[in-house]
Amino acid sequence: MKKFPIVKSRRLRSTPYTDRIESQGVSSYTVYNHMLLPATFKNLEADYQHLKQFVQVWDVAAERQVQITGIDSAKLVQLMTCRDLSKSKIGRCYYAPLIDHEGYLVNDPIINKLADDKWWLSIADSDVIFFAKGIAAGKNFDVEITEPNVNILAVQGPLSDNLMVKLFGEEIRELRFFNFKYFEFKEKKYFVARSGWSKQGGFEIYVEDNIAGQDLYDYLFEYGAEFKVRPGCPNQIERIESALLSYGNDFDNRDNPFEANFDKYVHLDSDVDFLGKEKLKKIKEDGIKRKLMGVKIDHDKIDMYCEKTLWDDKNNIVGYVRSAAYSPTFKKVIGIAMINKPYWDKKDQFKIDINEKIFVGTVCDLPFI
Ligand code: THG
Repeated sequence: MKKFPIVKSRRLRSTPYTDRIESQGVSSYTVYNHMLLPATFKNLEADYQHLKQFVQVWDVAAERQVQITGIDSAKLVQLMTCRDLSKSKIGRCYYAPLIDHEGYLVNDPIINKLADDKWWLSIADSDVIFFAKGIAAGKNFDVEITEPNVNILAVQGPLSDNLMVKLFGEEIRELRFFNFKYFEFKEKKYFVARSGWSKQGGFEIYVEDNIAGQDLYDYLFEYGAEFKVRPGCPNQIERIESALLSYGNDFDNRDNPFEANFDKYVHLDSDVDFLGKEKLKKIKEDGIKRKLMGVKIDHDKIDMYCEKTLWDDKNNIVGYVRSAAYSPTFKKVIGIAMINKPYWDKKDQFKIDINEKIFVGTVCDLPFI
């Protein structure tokens, strides 16, 4: 696949950390929520190996916050997601699929509950703010919906705790997965969650002040030198192995939450009110005919910019690969694919065309690791 430089503009937003990652050698970007999201530094495999051994600091400012405040904020947030938030607690993060009135997926944010009347939806790549404003207007809700200036720095990798302790103190070790709290560094308080888009452990710092964030960025590298800290970013190999799903890649607004394996976040028996609830009940009753699964392909390279079709030996469609990368761990191409029901039992090989050559592969369960 030919590579092109990207033209920056106001529409394709930079982050407070862009100058820093560029001086540190970011080598490619993707676009996420109309913002620059780094995609590689050294190269995908070198970044992957480093992430699994040490600690990285990521500019994930593109994970934007949709802030919803006001008397009706809890009602609005609940209307948007099929996950029951009636018992949600302040200081917790909730991974929650957003669903439209037809039962289709809109986004899969982490919902942070800051107060009973203050929520941050830490969104994936779709314009949730317009969806939220549309519902609020239609329902006459008393809410305020904004995109605050919050720019996340993620600290990811097995040595994350060691580095974070040097800045924020020993108590940060006690922070539990998908909880957040404010921690102090050099007389400033930072919203820190134990979360992040890797399965290597780590934290996310929701920075609310650009200057403080840039200082913090520099300190993370100064204090992290002994842990071999490097700049990094969500890594396509690691996230596929871990089955961390990507809206727009693995699933989108044509898929329902059961097809995307979100069953445990679909609470149809609760009495909470959310869009698409009746549609989802019907979909569940009828049963789904396709779902996301893993695939392994006997090849060492794949470029993904559209779905790739998988065929059986009689040329029936097995499904479509939606994300894939070469995994140095499996020594194969691995991918996340929408697989038709007759092929869920994982017994047959499929065929796939990669650059006009035919390769074979098999269906497997997610996650890979
Ligand atoms: N962090 C923050 N915002 C984000 C992401 C993030 N917004 C965009 C995107 N990532 C949203 N998507 C996901 C997908 C998976 C997870 C988090 C955000 C995730 N999943 C765990 C899993 O699947 O094992 C845990 C889920 C759970 O415990 O419920 O972490 O990364 N701030």
